[in-house]
Amino acid sequence: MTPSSMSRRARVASALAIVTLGATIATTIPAQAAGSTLQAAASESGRYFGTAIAAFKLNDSTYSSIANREFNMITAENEMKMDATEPSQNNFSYSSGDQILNWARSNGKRVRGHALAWHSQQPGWMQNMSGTQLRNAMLNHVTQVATHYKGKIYAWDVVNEAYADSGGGRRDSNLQRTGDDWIEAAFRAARAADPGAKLCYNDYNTDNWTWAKTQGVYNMVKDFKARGVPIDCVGFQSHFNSGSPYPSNYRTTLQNFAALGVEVQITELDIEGSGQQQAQTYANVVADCLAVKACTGITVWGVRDSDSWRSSGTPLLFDGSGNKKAAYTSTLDALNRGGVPTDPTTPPTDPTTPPTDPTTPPTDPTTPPTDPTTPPTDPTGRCTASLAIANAWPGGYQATVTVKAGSSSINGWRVTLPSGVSTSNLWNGVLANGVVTNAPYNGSVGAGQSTTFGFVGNGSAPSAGSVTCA
Ligand code: 9MR
Repeated sequence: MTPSSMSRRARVASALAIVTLGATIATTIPAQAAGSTLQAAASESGRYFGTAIAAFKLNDSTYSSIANREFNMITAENEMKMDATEPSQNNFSYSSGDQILNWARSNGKRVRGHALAWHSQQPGWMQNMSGTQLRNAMLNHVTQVATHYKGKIYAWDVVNEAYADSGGGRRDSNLQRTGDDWIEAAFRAARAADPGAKLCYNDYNTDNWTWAKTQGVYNMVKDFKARGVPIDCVGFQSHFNSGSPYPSNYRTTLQNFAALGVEVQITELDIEGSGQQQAQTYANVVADCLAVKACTGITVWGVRDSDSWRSSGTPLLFDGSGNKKAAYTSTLDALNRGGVPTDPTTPPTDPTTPPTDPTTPPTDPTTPPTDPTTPPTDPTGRCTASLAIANAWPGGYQATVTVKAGSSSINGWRVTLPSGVSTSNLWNGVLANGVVTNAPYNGSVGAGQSTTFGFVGNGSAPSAGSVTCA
């Protein structure tokens, strides 16, 4: 279908729809007409448009009304992860996950399950396990959770982020150390538990076709298809920012994976930036998905900029007050154009051609954002530090600690975490015995300047406020 015939068709269809509706229901509100929301516009080509939802925000009416109006596929941002659903071994907790699932289903929406097996956000009891014990615990987790949600999940992220950031091989993790076949074992367990759910492998930095990580995942999926391992889809998180920008060969990547016989889904889209540049990138991503038949839907990772895990990068479609941004309009328009790119690009390369220059992605886009909160200044001290809770979910939380130099610059810092904090996932610092020291690259802080580190904690969050810095 040519671009012009698509748009003519769309115009004729909407004109007909308006005439028909006008004749029968005189009070129909035009804003509810097909194509006037993201979900309606995506539905025109049989696709979904989704968002991540945090259970604790559902009683915020601005949040839930935007979510209900615009999106028809829902992912629990944290509530179906391993730490949330199995806080102690064999003791499953589904209340927050169910809250999201029930909200979605009662509003006629489908649900993507996220995520059954992952090296991160493991419950504390699992983090210290290894070998056969861990393998069995992981398979039990996959089986139990997929069984609990059986028949209610459109697609599961069965395994999340199992590839290393560089080199094209697997990421080292306790799960990986149980043996290379842990991923296929997880997929088989998920299929047995819920044969109706599509089973996806989900990762980040797999957007650029030339990157080694993309190739690593591609080769795994190809191998799984060849050997009959039950895999139905590949999720591209697509967290884009200046360090990990939207690649011009994104469509090629989607096409090449699709050619393996899997669905491709954009699962956690956010694009840092603002204005027309951000709007154009969103339109490009939508056009790329719509150009690939097997790209069945797009999920953005949150509703408003203020809901984002990277809120300072304003990467979403609604501003903090819930107003539609330029990126919203460009996304809606691109969906309504039915896959015609705004900016005609070069046709994608032959999917059978291997990439010529496998390089390593520059940064890890999943590094959590810095926290803009400024700690209190103590002109007499060498440094001050304050802890903020960026996010919390049943069984865990994400904290950010801002370390600020006093009236003189510092060269190296030590922050004592509040007692009772338990984490195995800390970035921008080095943890030993409850004390975090600077990473090699962020020890020097100028007078009055600050740096941050963060971590994912187990259990309930400590209170925010000052922590000891030396
Ligand atoms: O958005 C999620 C944030 O609230 C959590 O603190 C964080 C903890 O790991 O996970 C975020 O979601 C991640 C997703 O589950 C997997 N891909 C990367 C996402 C952003 O970090």
